[in-house]
Amino acid sequence: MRAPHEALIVIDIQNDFCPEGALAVAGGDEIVPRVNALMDEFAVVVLTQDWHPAGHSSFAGSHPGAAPFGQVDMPYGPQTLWPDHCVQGTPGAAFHPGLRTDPADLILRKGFRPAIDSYSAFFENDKTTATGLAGYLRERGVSDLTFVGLATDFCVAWSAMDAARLGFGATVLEGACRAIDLDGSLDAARAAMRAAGVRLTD
Ligand code: VGL
Ligand code: ZN
Repeated sequence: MRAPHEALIVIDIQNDFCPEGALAVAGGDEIVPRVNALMDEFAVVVLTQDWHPAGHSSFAGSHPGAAPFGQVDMPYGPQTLWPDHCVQGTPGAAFHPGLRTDPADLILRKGFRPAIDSYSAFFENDKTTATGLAGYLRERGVSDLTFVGLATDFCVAWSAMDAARLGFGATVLEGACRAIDLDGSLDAARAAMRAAGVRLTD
């Protein structure tokens, strides 16, 4: 058992990020057994859920003529356009059926504002709109976070870098993550995480 100030943060292990999902991450389902086992090691377990309204601004389908994996300029900066995914209440937004959810103390939903995406579990993509997770963890006396889940190079990386920026100890267990790897995004994310002080382990 880990110390009480350590939390496991399980990022977006949802059907749409697993094989046959709308935004499938290669091998996304392979991490489920390891993540399930890890839950027993941590006194504090948080699950996050990507939770978009239909027609969300990060969906390629919401931008006439745009293709998935292209980019648009949003008021808060460049935004990658994704295939429509994790629409609130749909089977794609549900957790992978094999993922344990009973050990979770908190299930945090993000990405629910129509006009802004939220890769990170801490801040939306404008990097200022808070989700409330930092306050929750601090009030519980948590100082060190281990991140697992999907996808390494987007929601896991952005969450871990925000955690480090906020002063939490941040570790990414890469063996319990899988990446989208869009145009070298995995290498870029690994370098950015290291530069931000995130510990990468397997
Ligand atoms: C994610 C792209 C869009 C993720 C979520 O969970 O990494 N990536 N929405
Ligand atoms: Zn999303």
